[in-house]
Formats: sequence, structure tokens, C-alpha cells
Amino acid sequence: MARVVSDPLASALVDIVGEAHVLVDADVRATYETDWLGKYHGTARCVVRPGTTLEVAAVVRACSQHGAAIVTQGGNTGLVGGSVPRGGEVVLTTSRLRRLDPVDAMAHQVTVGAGVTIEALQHQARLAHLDFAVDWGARATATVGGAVNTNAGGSRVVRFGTMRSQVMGLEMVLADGSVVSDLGGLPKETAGPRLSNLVVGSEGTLAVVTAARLRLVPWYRHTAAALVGCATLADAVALLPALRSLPSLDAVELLMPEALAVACAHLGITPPLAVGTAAAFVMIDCAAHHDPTDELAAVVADLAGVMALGPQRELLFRIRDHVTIAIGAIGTPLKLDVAVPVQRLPELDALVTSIAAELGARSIVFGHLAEGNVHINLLGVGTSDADVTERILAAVIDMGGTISAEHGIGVAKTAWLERLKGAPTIAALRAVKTALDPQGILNPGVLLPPT
Ligand code: 2HG
Ligand code: ZN
Repeated sequence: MARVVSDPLASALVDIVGEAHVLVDADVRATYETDWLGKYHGTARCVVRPGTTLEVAAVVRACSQHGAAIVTQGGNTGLVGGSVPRGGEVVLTTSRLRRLDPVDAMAHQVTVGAGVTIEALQHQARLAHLDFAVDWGARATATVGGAVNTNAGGSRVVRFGTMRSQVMGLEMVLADGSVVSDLGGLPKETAGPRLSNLVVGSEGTLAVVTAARLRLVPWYRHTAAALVGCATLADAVALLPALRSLPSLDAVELLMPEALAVACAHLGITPPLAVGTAAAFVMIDCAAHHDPTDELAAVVADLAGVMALGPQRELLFRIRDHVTIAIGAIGTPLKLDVAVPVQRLPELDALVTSIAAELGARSIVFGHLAEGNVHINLLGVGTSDADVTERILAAVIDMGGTISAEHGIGVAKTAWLERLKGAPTIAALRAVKTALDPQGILNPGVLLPPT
């Protein structure tokens, strides 16, 4: 027997996607209403799971007619509260948008639905002996749509750039329900500005992304990694010029001792290098069509470190991928994803260390060294969340850095965006937002500070 849906919008959505794909009951909505960390939550009016682009368009049109706000959600692995409801929005999950076209071997590109996971995309690329370049620990759950919306980065940015560099075009639904399709993948096109470029990194505020045309990169089968212990963070930074000269350089990750310790403790393993022997650990990965071991060994030979081949390399990556999970298992941290010009990292780290000492908090810092991008995780800051965030983000802006390198602004950092970008940029972004979404129904409260 059909369920009685009392909300007129929910019943309009049932007509579009079918009853099985409109979730109105609190217990089935619950997983869509809380983020991965358990830090951000809000009640959804309902959760809708469209299965095609045309269904997305009809859903957006219905929401627009009802003046209802939409929070688009991918894998729900975000860390800044950008994809969970604040209260009363419709959650539009892209989980059923799983289009996975065969790889276009001529163009080295592929077209995939927004709900395809990064792991499934990588698998598809590898069937054609190619690879997808953006990669990070949440690959099994995080989706293409989420990666587009946050301009995700991960560990291979040093070689291939962020998500923005992979997107050849998008298919998306605008706030009025119209569909824009830009999936042709032409590498050269000067027919005016591209809406797709604007939507990358817009966190669901300008359009609902339904599919993406993505560039693929070579799939390197030969790899070699090393874990190097440095006496100071400045010494770690000083490795970069030599590392950058390696043609096979694929990742340069930073693990401060506490990050190495928590990940290894979580996995129940002995750290590959004793935690107390260095002030900063650098994980270097090389990948090529030929064995890059000698190339990497030549650079790290005189350093305190271990080469990691085959299974040892897998272990290093397992450790790296588990830092976030290990921290989450200890408690809910204050998380700040920031980047500064890389030579200023020691200064930033010193500030974080002194704030943690002052508050008796535990600081766990790790990230992507080549981009000066660190993930600052502070456990036990008590009620000082806002104060600590202010001190760190203000310092980052002073240093010429950014308040978000890859996680996005979400609801967590809207208050600082204008200080980073300046009033004229915010006014221009607001004008774009108003032009594309005059009712303000697409992810309100995210990215742009409230007026
Ligand atoms: C990573 O680099 C992710 O592993 C998560 O960006 C970072 O947990 C974090 O702070
Ligand atoms: Zn990261």
C-alpha cells in the first residue's frame, strides 16, 4: 500500500522519482542528516534520490516552485558541513547518478555521473590502462560530484593539479531546472567563458552537477616510495626543489610525528621510523612507466629514511590514509584545512603548537607538503573553537595563504571568506549567485557569508 505523504512537495517529488526514492521518515533520513565526523547536522524536509539528469531537473523545478532549498549531497565525506542540511532543506543525493561511460581512448577522457565514486572512476580508467589523477583516503565513498563541488585535491596535486585541472566540462541543472550540458570534452575552445569552470569549487551553490567529462592520466605501474625523517619542518620544506626535479614525482605528503603515531596506533603497527627520531616526516611517492627506484634513491640516499617498495609502499599509504580515521576514533577535532606559501609552514606550525600548548590541546598536523597544505586537527580545545579558528585563519591570511585548500568553505568558514578574497570579489561572486539562483535555493548558508 502506498505511504501517505503529507508534505505537498514530497508528494510532488514522489511523482517524479517514485516513492522508493523519497525518504521522509526520520530513521531513514538520519544518515543523510549528519556529516561523517558527526559534527554538523540538521533535519531535512525529505531526502530525494533522482536516478537521471531529467529527474534532477524535475526535482529542482519542483523545489523552485515550492521555494524549497536544496542541499546536494554526494558521498557525505565532506568536513566543513557543506552537504548536510542546516534545517528544513531537501537533501538531493546524487547516489543514483552512476553513469559510467567507456573510456574515450582517442581523447583520454571519460564521462561519468556525479554519484560515481572516485574508486569506481579509477577502476574504469584502469580498464583502459589509464588512471584518474585525483586521489585521497575517502576514495571508496567520495563521489565525482563532491570532488567537483569542493575542487578536491588529495595527494597527487604536485603532479596533476586539483579537480579543476581534470574537469573538461560538466552537465548540470540550474536553479530553474534547465539542463546545461558541456560534456563535449574539446581541449581547445574559445567560445566565451565556460560555466563549468565557474561551477567547479562552488559547493552546490550555483548548480546541481549531474555528470562530468574528465581527463585521464597515464596509469603508472612502477612505483617507489620513501619515508624520510627530518630534524625540522624547515628541513622537510628544503627537500622540495630536489624532489621537484624528479620526473616521476607523484606525491609529497607531510606527517608530523603525532600524525604518524596516531595512524600507526590505530592500525596496531610499529611506525616504519620511530616517531621520536624526527620533527617532521615526509612521504615521497614516485610513479613511472619504468622503475623509479634509482631515481628516488639518488635524492633520498643521504637522508634519514626508509625506501618502501611493493608491500612496504602499500603500508605507507595505508598509514597515510588512516590519519583522519584514527583522529576521528579519538574524538571530534577542530579541523582546519589551510595552505600557506610553503616556506612559511614552519611559522604556521609554531603558532599551532603554541596554541595547543596554551590550551592543553592535542595537535595533529599532516597534509600535502608540496602545496603548503596542512590539515590542522586539534583535539581538546574545549570552548575555544571560534577563538582558535580566528587566530589560525587570521595568521594564514596574513601569510598570503588560504583558509581552505581542498575541503571547501562549507558552513564552517563563511565568516572568513571576505577577509581572504576582499569585498569586490565577494560582491562579484554574490552577483553571479543571484543571477544563477535568484531565489537562493541552492545550498543556502554555504560558501558565501550571509548578507
Ligand atoms: C587528507 O588529506 C584529507 O587525508 C583529510 O584531506 C584531512 O582529516 C583531515 O583533516
Ligand atoms: Zn588532504
